[in-house]
Amino acid sequence: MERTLSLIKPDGVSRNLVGEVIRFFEKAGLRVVALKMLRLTKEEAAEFYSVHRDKPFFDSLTDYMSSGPIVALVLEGENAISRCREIMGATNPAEAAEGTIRRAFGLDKEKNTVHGSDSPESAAREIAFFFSERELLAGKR
Ligand code: IDP
Ligand code: MG
Repeated sequence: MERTLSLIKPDGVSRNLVGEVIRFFEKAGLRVVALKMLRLTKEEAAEFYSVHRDKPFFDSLTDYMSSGPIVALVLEGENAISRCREIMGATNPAEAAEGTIRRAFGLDKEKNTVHGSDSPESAAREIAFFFSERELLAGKR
């Protein structure tokens, strides 16, 4: 069993796609074990995406990620990290495979509807960024 962190980004929440996005993960067999809605400050978005701080899109990305509410979820399942990324599709929705979330809903390379951790190290850091031990325990069964 593995856990990963996913976000439904502001374009997904504002277009009323929370349930649709979660449905993609659930129908693929991933289980939601923690979930919350929140709004990041620009500073929090910069901390979350700090690996991208030197990229040309960083300022726009952190503006966008702090522009409205997001939903954070912890997904659990076998190979959850790579499976979540497969279900999301490529970063650029125009290049995302048929049947993926970004192909179905992504607007452009920035407003691509979902985030998913890219490694066990990122997943551990990103889960701890959004959820307390107590919130993670609540989803245990
Ligand atoms: P990922 O979300 O597929 O892992 P990353 O390369 O880690 O992609 O980039 C993080 C986020 O930054 C992307 O999901 C997207 O929102 C944004 N982003 C990435 N590349 C670009 C770009 O070239 N232009 C604008 N935004 C980008
Ligand atoms: Mg990434």
